[in-house]
Amino acid sequence: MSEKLNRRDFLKLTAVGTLSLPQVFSSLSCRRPGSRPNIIFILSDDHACQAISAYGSRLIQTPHLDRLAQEGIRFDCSFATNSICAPSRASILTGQYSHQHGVIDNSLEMKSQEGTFPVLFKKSGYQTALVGKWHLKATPVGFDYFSILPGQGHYYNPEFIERDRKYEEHGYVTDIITEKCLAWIKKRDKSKPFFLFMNHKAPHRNWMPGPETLRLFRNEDLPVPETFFDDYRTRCEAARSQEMRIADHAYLSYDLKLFPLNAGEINEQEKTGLAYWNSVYNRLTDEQKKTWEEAYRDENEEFRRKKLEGQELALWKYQRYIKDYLRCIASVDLSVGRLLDFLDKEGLASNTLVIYASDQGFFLGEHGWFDKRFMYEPSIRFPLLIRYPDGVERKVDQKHLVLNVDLAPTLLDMAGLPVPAYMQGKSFKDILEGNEVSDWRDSFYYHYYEYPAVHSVKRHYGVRTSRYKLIHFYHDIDCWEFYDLQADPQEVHNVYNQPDYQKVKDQLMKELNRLKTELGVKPEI
Ligand code: SGN
Ligand code: CA
Repeated sequence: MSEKLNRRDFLKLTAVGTLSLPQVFSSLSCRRPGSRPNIIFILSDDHACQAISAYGSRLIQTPHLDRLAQEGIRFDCSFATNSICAPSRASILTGQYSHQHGVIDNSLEMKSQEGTFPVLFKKSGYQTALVGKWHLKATPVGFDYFSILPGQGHYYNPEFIERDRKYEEHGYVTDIITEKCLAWIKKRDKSKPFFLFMNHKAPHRNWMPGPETLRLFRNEDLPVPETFFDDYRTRCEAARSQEMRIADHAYLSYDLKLFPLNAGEINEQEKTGLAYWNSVYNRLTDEQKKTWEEAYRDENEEFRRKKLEGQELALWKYQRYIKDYLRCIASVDLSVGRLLDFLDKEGLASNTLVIYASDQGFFLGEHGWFDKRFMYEPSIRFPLLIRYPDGVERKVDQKHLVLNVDLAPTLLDMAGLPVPAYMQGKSFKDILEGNEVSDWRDSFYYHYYEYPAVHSVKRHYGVRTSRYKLIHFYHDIDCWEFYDLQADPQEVHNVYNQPDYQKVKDQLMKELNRLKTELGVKPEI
């Protein structure tokens, strides 16, 4: 694609619209009875619902993800039980909460991979593959083939680890992961069903867009969240002591792509940022660097001319942050489009379940923040789109609280495999199939442990129902918050001390204790 392409051209080029809805339905209705579906699970890293047009994004059009939503089911109440990468991924794999699988934060290794759903799929005769971000330290178990990024991986010219080699690929990580996945599907053993775990690095920090999308959103001002200048007035200290404010904690070079930095711009904080920046930018080839320099130069020069301060400076930082984040997503969206087209061409769409999810949500400037971790909505809610071609009424589910721990049981159930008792999540196959489900959960337990650590978000746990949320911050603090999500969807009024809410607060406190007992949460954690 030409680098000069503007956003409108880009959207036109990538727009769906080749199949009308009735065509889609009829082309999807030929799965052989009794055959086990193939499963492709696309898991992106830190993709917030606010950045998908099917979820009503004010920021970006994602035509290919929207296609998946239209042809499948969009879950509006899907939540991570610990909003951070490795713990959430371990929950997805095991169907267990953090305290049960043991990966309570990003530093820990999974005790065992023996019970993960890919292992069970493989044992039952599925061919299994894993491509992209893994982040679980131990060598993956349960995959016939894997090609993973070491740790967080790199956006440009990334290294990959396979069973017997480590090597570097040239190009942009989202494109490479896509190529690898399509290649694996092509050369699979066609006599067996397959499970492919396609794990994108994007749109994780430091939000480095690919060459195709680097120039999107230029000359546009994107909407700023209403809570961007939140003063945290009613909240516990945790909201003030975090280190994830766009205005204060995003590095000028590494995060905001102000490069090269002038000597006067390098203070103590920026020294750290610059070291990170050099480690990622120096991976680029001279040609890739040239494309980057051309893409950012004019705006960076203009920024320096303006000498912004205070709120104006914070807003400039927000614009730069959000544009790069969304540019990364535009590539993920293109990848989804390529995959869906490929499935059509290969005649696989009719018996392949396609799931799109993220390991958690992300703050896109809400409360002034980037990152996740907090038990507030933008962080814990993750996108969940599922296209299951046969026998499923396509719709939106706005009601059921589904969790990352439910994904393993659901996938096993969909493949006709038993759900082991050690999995704490529940299969939502009936919800997917449009059946009436009378005994679904009406609350869930959340627990975040990674403190002290990067971003300084204090440890906390809590319970969320469809309307209320109770949170307790602990460790070096002892403070409660309570939100009425109906009256206060932005979660800016902590009403923990308001007498009007006493009764419902007591109910939630009871529910929290009930969940802790049911899930076997040890009091000392
Ligand atoms: C890195 C990032 C953090 C991020 C964590 C966890 N810093 O440490 O901003 O919160 O990963 O992210 S960076 O300088 O390395 O980009 S997670 O998605 O893996 O949990
Ligand atoms: Ca993540």
